[in-house]
Amino acid sequence: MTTTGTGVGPAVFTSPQHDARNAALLGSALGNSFTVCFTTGLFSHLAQYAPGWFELPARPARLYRVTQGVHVTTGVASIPLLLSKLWTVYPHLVSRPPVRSVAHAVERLALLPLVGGALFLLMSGTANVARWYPWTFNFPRAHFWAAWITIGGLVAHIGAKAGTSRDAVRRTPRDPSLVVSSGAARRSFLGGVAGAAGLLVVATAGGTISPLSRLSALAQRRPDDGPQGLPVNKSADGAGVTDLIDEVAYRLRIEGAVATPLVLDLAELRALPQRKAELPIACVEGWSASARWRGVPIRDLLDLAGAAPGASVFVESIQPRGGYRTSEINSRQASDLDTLLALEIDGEPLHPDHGFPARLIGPNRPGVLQTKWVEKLVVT
Ligand SMILES: Nc1nc2c(c(=O)[nH]1)N[C@H]1C(S)=C(S)[C@@H](COP(=O)(O)O)O[C@H]1N2
Ligand SMILES: [Mo]
Repeated sequence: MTTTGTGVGPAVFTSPQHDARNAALLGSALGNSFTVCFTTGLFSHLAQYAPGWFELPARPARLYRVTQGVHVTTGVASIPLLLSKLWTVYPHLVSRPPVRSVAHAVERLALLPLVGGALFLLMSGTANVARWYPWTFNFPRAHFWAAWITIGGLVAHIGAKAGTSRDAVRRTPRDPSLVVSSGAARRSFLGGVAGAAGLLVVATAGGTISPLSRLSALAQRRPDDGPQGLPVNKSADGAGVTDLIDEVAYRLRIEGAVATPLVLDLAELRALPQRKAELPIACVEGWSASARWRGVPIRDLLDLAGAAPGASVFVESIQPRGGYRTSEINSRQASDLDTLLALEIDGEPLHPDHGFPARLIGPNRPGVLQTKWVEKLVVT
């Protein structure tokens, strides 16, 4: 029978799973998944809330789709890893004496932001993916700051534990109190955790990869479910635009830094040269879906109004209220011909839920910036 390490009574925690080798292996898996999740999350934050020094490129067109899929998938896979890691090491958390030295006290204090932050990130992220908002705080902001706090805790933790972990993985403990077991029970525990993480990955990836969607019990969106084969989060009714959409009265306004402000009706927009592009909608919540769009390149509209080369655009929706009724198109994306004011999907006018009469769709943009029911382009 294996005991569990420093200061813990052997009779209390006797499961061989509470050992240093499991803790080290789970810890390094978690360190990796958190690092990838943090990096892709940071990229997503830059893409959605671009600071002055950052311009999201338009290419590769599917970059954001991939990074956000990886972000949500590594986050979901981290849940069984974190829970099993906490279970593996919790005897240490309740061991006596609680603090053995100053270094030990610092090491334990660093666990607060690490464990607290990690639990907050995984829970708020999961709730967001499930589109359940039981909080009043601003999710992206809270999730973003919690990520920095957690990564700080992670760096401190890796600094404190790297040596112990290496010893445990190599089964050469210098510290005689470090218990390293071997055996089938330990391996089957790790196998179970890996299996759970793998199942969650497949189930989540189905939100992005169509062939997996039948296995996708957890993906809250199937890529092909919704009008015109595309999912809908915010319907025309939900956005309060149903009564505001009028095919005849509709006008697109192009104003701001232009030589000639323009007002175009739908017939005029349809009469302009149209361009086709197959582009995904890649929601920050982790689902994505590709569609064949057709519409007028934003660049052509800017040229028509006499905007300066390299202009950027502020897009406004008919939608009267809501955080996602506007977006920006930076100059790199505005000059890409595939950034469209889309009028059609698969040769049909857009469904009202997809933004009829016109929506923005462009390469490598987070879904939240693909504004629906567009009525105004303000050139800046
Ligand atoms: N006007 C408007 N455009 C919008 C939104 C919105 O709420 N209002 N939602 C955005 C989000 S979050 C995504 S992912 C894409 C696709 O969302 P959908 O599933 O609601 O079509 O549209 C974007 N365009
Ligand atoms: Mo979204």
